[in-house]
Amino acid sequence: MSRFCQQRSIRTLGIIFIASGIFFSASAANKAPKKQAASHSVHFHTVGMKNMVYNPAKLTISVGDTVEWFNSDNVPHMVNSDSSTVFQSPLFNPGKSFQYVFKTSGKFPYHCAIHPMMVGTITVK
Ligand SMILES: [Cu+2]
Repeated sequence: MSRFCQQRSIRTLGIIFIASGIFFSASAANKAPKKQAASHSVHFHTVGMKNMVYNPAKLTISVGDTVEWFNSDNVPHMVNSDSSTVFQSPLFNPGKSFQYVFKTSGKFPYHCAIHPMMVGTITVK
């Protein structure tokens, strides 16, 4: 490699370095307000299902929030509101989930229809 070539490639590397620095700082600046907006507008809660328990078993949320029950157990489960008119999931397998949007306030106790010892309560304020 000639001396000229070496100098040129060092200069090119410098330009790439500076350009990527600008790119990263620009994307970091864009990310900050987006993240704040997301945490403010997305009301999404996850309840785990493992070892025959809902975790957390008691959860307090706001009207309009979504709750997702995620089955990470090794057997299928259900999510059945004690009051049959609220939410009733189908039987769903490990690795699958069920979601429900709570549109009214109140206390919503629920259970798994095939494992009656699995119980939980969603409180909507
Ligand atoms: Cu179950």
